[in-house]
Amino acid sequence: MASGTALIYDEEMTTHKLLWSDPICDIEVPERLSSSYEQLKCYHLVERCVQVPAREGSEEEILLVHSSEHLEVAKSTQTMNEEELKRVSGNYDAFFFHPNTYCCARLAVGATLQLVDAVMLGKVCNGMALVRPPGHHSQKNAANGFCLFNNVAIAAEYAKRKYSLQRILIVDWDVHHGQGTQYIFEEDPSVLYFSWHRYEHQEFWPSLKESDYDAVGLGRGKGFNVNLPWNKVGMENSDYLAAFFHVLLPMAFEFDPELVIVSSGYDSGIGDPEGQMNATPEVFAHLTHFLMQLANGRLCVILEGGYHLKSLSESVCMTVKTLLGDPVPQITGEMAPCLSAVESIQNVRAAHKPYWKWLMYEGNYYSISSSKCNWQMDSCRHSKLLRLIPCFVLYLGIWSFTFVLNSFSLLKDAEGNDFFAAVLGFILPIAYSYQPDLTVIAVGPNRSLGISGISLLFALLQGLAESRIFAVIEVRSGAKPWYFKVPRTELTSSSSSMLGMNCSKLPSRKYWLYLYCLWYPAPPCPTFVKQIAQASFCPEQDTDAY
Ligand code: X5A
Ligand code: ZN
Repeated sequence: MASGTALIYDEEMTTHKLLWSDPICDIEVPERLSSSYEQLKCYHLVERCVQVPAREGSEEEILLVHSSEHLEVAKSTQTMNEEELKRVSGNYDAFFFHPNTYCCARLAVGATLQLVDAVMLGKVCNGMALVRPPGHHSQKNAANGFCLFNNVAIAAEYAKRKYSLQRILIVDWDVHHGQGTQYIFEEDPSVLYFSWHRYEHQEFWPSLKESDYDAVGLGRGKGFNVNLPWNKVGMENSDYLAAFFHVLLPMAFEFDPELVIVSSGYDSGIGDPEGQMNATPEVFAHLTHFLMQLANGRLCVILEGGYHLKSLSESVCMTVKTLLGDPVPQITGEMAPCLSAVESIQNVRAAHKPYWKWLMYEGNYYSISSSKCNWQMDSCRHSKLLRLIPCFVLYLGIWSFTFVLNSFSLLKDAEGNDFFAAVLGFILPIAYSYQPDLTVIAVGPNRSLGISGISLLFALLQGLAESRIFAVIEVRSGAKPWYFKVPRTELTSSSSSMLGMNCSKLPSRKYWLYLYCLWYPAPPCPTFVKQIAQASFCPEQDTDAY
């Protein structure tokens, strides 16, 4: 598999700027790009990335998504004076032209395509492009919301054609609805578009009916457009994580994309004047980490919005650091999503129920007043229960796994494939609300999960406990030893973390293979670990269950 992270940045894209006064557009400043890049340098992240040059996107590439009329208008602004630029800009909702805007927008398209090529050709595993102007509001025939050409939409169309891709996932975590991207792909089942956005029951810009959860796509594209409207400001880390656990990730794993592109706006982060949300930069590390588990890691992150320079640049750094494979920082704070978020999540799930297998057993539309019990309360209750033990312990023996599933009434889909439902809808929310200092995973020999399932579970849990995961994998004596991929961390890159030990002293005739033991930054004392292993995973009374 490819390795390395591409970073694409070209100072030229800082020349696009507002030449007159306009209180709506004056937040989209060149410093958004330069300060993000400076911060990346400051954290020594630039030197760890593969520098890929930007290029100008060709007219042909722009026409993959836009009309020739739109292209010609944009082109014609290169030679205009300020008065003419102001007049043309006035034809659009929230856009400004500068004589170099056309050039910058072509570079933004080209930079995005360079990243797609680098990832698709296996030159790197993933990467980020810092571009201006942004793209996701831009439509076939119109500039809109600071966007001239739809960089991400062009990239998806380009990747579909050039690499014959059949499934591309676009994750739009910008705080605005990328209505441009929605319009471009709403009839296209090969592009799954997910967007969360500040909506406030249609009060917030762009105030469209079609930004609501019931816009699920059209014709053959039904089920492939996913809108999660935030009807309140002040959404936090827990709300974003809940959206990933209960909407985006299960859908994304079922969709099984060949490439993931992020419309990466950081105006959904804390301090942003547009979003008014409260998610901290660390949450973007987690979101990035989750998306890295899809499409064999082929992940292209393209900058969209983000107007609080400090919040923006810290969040960009969190994203790039995670793409590079660094351990994900711990998330602190209350982990239960707010009721308004729960309502939006339930509504989008209900709207998508006809199109997705994992939602087959979903109930009806949700209203807070009529709910007796929901998983939010469940997770609070169980997290208190779990605090009785000092770390988050997960046992994957066939019996107890089934017991856990049954006891919380999680249903299997038609193929009995309850893995994603269990991990995403249950294990991860509980684990995140518990905020462990250590994760212990025990895997029994009769497990129904394959090695890839276990690897994925490991990877998904790596955002917890600063990546301290301890796994005890039981194998029958005489069984062939087996291995699975260890996700890279700072520790694995500097020293070995694979321990193969035959622990015949443990109270079982079968032996335990301590296959995987990863401590970061420092291991707890070995007796403690042994006690956990013995207390939690060797219940003598039901050894037959293994
Ligand atoms: C890319 C982006 C926001 C436009 C807001 C207009 N655009 N009020 O974040
Ligand atoms: Zn935005």
